[in-house]
Amino acid sequence: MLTLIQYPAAFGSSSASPFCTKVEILLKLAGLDYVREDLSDARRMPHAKLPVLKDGQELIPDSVSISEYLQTKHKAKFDDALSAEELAVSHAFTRLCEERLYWVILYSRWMDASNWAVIRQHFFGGIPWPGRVVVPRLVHKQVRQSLRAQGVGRHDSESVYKFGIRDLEAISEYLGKKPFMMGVEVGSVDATVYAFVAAILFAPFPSPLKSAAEKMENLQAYCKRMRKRFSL
Ligand SMILES: N[C@@H](CCC(=O)N[C@@H](CS)C(=O)NCC(=O)O)C(=O)O
Repeated sequence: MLTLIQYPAAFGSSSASPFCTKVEILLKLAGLDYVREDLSDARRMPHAKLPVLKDGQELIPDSVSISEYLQTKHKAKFDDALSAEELAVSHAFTRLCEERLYWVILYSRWMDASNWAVIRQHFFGGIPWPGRVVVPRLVHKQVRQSLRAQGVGRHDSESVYKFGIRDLEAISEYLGKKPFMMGVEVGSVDATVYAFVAAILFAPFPSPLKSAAEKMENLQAYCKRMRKRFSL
């Protein structure tokens, strides 16, 4: 039996992390049986991050490696109907979400003062004093440093949200009137696009990014379609 180790459901999604939601959808898309194991602290995981897939004694970290593992070891078929050109587009949109939009989402949750208050209460509110004061400060500092190291965190807030809105516009424009990103069939790119758009649309974090997503009707309809299809 496969076990998906992930952060618990939160903020209107099956996990607080869109990478975990992505893998949950991939498992469903592959039709594989799995159980979920919720974990709040990833420090003991191979990359100190989640998601991680457990297959027997083996731990597979990282959603990209998990996707490859499911295809090679469990014969999952995600994108078999796609041409080489379509696969390239699917890959590019996946990377756009995971390597850029993710950082804008992280910024909106952790760097916006009122959203940070919600995050702090959600993740650290249950820690006894004095940890409740010290731990969130430390983690907040780490997130700020990772945003700076990635580069997004060096821009002012207006520019950061502009980057993210342009990403959403590209997704919305490419989706157009199609039911799913690559056409009538769901593909691996939908697992990622849904997970990241849902992390914006359904989470209680107001921002220019969320306001822009709310105006994109085809993205809203797409999310509804994905929720119905995968019982999310
Ligand atoms: N490249 C990884 C990214 C996973 C990731 O960044 N997970 C975050 C949550 S969204 C995490 O576990 N962060 C914990 C940390 O950085 O300490 C993947 O595709 O799975």
